[in-house]
Order: sequence, then C-alpha cells, then structure tokens
Amino acid sequence: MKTSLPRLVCRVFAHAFVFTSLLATVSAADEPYGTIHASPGIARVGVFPALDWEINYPGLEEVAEVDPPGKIKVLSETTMQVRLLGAGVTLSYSDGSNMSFVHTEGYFSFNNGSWQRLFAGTNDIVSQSKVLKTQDAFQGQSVRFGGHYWDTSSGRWSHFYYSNDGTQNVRVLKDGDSVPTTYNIANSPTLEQFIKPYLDSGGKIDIGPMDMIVMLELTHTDAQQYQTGYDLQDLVFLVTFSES
Ligand SMILES: [Ca+2]
Repeated sequence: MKTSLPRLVCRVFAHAFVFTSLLATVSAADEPYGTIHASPGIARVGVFPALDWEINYPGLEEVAEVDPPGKIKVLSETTMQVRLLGAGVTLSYSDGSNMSFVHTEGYFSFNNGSWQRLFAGTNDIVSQSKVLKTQDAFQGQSVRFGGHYWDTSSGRWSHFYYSNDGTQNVRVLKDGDSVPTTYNIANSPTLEQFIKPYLDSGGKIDIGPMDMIVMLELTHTDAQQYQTGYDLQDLVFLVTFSES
C-alpha cells in the first residue's frame, strides 16, 4: 500500500523549499523512534528525492543501570525477565573427589520490597530457559538479588548475602564487562560449565545488549577474594530488559 508521505515530501520540493534534511521523530526517547533522511537538499519539480528511513531502538543505558556493586536501577518503563543460569556451590571430600552440588536458594526483591524466592534446589534442576520472574518496572524503581545455601557441615543456612548489603558478594555486570575475580575465571579449573556460554575467550561477559548478569558469591567473604573459591558462580541470574 502506498503511503501519502512521498507525495507530501515531493510537494514540499515542488515549492522549491530548500533544506538539508527532513527529520520526523515519531515518539519519546525511551521508545523506538524513526528518522527520515532526504537527499538531495534541493529538488526540482518532478524529481523524486531519495528517502531512507531508519528505526532506532533504545539501548540498555536508557533502560537500566547498575547501582554498584549489585543493585539494578530502572531508568525507564520496562519489563524484566529473570532466568537462573546456574547454582555452583559444591561439596566434596578434601581431596576434591565426590563433588556434588549443594542445595541453594535464590531471592529477588523489587523496589526494596520483601524477598521472593525464585529458586530452591541444586544446579542439577536448573533450567536456563525457564523464566522465573517477569517484572514490570518504572523509572526510579530498583531490583535486588540475594541467596544462601544449606551448609550440611554446620546443619544450618549459610549467611544470606544480598545486593548492596555492604559487601561485594553480589555483582551486576553487562555485556563486555570482566568478571571481577582476582584471577582469570575463563582459565580457572573452578569455572562452571553453565557459565561458559556467557563468557568470551578473554573472560569477559558475553550476553545480549539488553541483558544484565547477576553473579553471587555465597561461600567466601570480601577478605577471601584471592581464594579460587571466590568465583562469583554460586548463583548466576540473567536479567533481560524489554519494552513494557
Ligand atoms: Ca564460591
């Protein structure tokens, strides 16, 4: 179907209207918007100028930002989907044999609200494609993550770490960020299989442009960052942002 737009543009040219480009912005900055470019700048009657139309989509930087080290701040209306990529707390004999995944729980808090449990179990039951939470959000709202595991040796829950609790145990990272371990996680024997598809060969996060990854360290403290057990893979969430 023909639209009336080219005819309108040509009529403008027919009146020998001089311009360098014709711009038409069709919606607000936080939504996809389009721009028309026309050339040549001057067109005679009967000459059809070349038009091209490009559509621009909002980038992640317009939708959300990291409140370091581990909180997400929403910058414009969006819908978030949260998936769990893995739960990497393991238990083994002192010689490293008989390794098994440990029961772990992952939590979500929207806009400083109460903690909602998104996951309970071991890595063996994690389905990376399963959406655990869909959350609509507006500018100024925030998202936090938390977690702990069942410590069989002490018979109680481990310390509950959560976003911006005064520790570095929860980190939110974007595409291209380096995993903030003190050693190259990509070459580490402690690297979990579940995180490999989300790292490039240099150990940087490789996710979609509208994604954030949330990495939790549950077994080690800030003071133990030089130990290989400080691997930030004890719970790993993927958060994907889209338009509401
Ligand atoms: Ca750990």
